[in-house]
Amino acid sequence: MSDCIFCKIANGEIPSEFLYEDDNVVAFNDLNPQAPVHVLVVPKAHHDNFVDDVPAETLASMERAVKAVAEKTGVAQTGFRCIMNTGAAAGQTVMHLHMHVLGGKPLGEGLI
Ligand code: IU
Repeated sequence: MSDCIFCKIANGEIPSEFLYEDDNVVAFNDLNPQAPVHVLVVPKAHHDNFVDDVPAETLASMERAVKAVAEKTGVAQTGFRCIMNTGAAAGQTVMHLHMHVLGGKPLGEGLI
């Protein structure tokens, strides 16, 4: 998608520092972090969100990216939360599939 900011970040059109990259996904720090660790895992191919037809290999890459990011940032040891906002009513503001990885502080017991 030509006007999609996450497409531009994921394909290198907007230079960014990646914490993880493979053939299918990248991971980078959120611009407006909500926790000491706040990383976004983003597929290179455009999918609006999780209810799109996301290939199994992309989902597998997202899982690998989460684990790699968690190890790299230390939250694998201290605990972390993964969130995928799906649809505007759920708080999705960037309409390109992404998973938030949050941690580095106590996150509480609630879901939201
Ligand atoms: P949401 O789930 O769609 O609400 O999350 C979008 C996130 O993308 C949000 O946390 C923004 O801070 C973040 N973000 C970013 O990291 N870089 C950008 O250029 C833009 C949004 I636009």
